[in-house]
Amino acid sequence: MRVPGAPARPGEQPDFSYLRLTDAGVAPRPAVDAAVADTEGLSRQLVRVLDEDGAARGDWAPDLSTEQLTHGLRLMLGVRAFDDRMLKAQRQGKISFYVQSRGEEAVSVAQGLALRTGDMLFPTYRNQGLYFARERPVVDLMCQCLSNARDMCRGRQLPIMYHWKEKNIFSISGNLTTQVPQAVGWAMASAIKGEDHIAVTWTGEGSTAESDYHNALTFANVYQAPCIINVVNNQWAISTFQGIAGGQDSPFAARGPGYGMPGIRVDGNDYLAVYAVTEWAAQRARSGGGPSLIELVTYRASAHSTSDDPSRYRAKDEHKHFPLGDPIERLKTHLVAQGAWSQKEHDELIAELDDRMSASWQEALSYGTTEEGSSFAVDSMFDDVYKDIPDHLVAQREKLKRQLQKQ
Ligand SMILES: Cc1ncc(C[n+]2csc(CCOP(=O)(O)OP(=O)(O)O)c2C)c(N)n1
Repeated sequence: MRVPGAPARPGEQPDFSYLRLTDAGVAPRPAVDAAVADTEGLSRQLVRVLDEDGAARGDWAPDLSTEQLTHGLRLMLGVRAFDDRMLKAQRQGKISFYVQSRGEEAVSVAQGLALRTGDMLFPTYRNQGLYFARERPVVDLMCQCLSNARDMCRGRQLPIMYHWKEKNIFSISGNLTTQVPQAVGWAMASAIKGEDHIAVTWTGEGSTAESDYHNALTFANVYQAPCIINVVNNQWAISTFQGIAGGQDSPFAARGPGYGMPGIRVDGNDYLAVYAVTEWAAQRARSGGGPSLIELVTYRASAHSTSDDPSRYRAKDEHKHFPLGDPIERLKTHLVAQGAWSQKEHDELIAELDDRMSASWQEALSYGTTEEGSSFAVDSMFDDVYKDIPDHLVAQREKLKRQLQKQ
């Protein structure tokens, strides 16, 4: 019997010696149709493309133009500016709750851009970058957090639980890991219909301890569902360390071959590696090769949410010691080394994004806040649940309307 302990707690020195690292350019890139057995080594290595100096190394270096990479950098900076603005909004008491993705921006932005718009995404609450990759106006996201008259969830959801039916982003659920079996089911339906759209889902490493996750992996592999299951290993699940979810002895990626599918462990703060691995798994799924599991090794640099204080459970400044650095800084260094970007452009863009976020926030406020402005009619709570509202709910709605008229 044992209870895995975190490597460092408050008052101790940060310690990432448990992370098994591989140098950039070392992990081999198998053919997209490789047998699972020939991909097994990738679940214990770490696919990395960017080296210490920002140079791209090895077979996994994706074929991306500097324009494409600069676009990715802009989007990641946009996500960070959005997160900063929304954290302030929560601190000002304008919204009740928020979750930042600081330090993990490459996951959603690089993966979002490596996929096709017809692919269905099943995110967590920390994948806001997917909305940037698919170009949702930030005002819409802000209005959801404000539960105002333009809230896409019509006031029925916690802030950050966005969805976007038109651009194939499934609604976020507060119940961890429900999205994984849903994604596998969607992928099976896509295959049954003969389409080449794949389903892609994300879950935190802590949430992989949920049984839904394991049921989903069994279904995905048995039926060779065209999907990608991403485990975002940001080292922490609120105050519990990744070892407590099973990452201590064996990487999360190693579950893949155990279920019969490739499991690829990738440097989640290396934009190029994340893009390349996602493209590989997407091509494999699209061409009938079945599911893949990707573990993205990253670090949650912010608090879990606006409801916790990480100084109570993590070593001070732990994020500064994370050996894989910051995804924005690393892509920036790569582009600067290529002469495609400069510190001046970087600073100007940050200022421009801050201004844009402030202007968007003012616009979102003009549609009302949680407490002020018009809101949805109370009886609208019966809409959108059933295609045809059952009789007993029709009766309840009528009763509610009568009571409201009396008030
Ligand atoms: C089924 C379920 N159990 C527990 C919770 C409470 N909860 C919310 S977030 C969280 C931690 C999740 O950590 P992880 O999966 O590693 O993702 P991260 O937040 O680090 O991105 C927990 C325990 C929940 N929302 N749903």
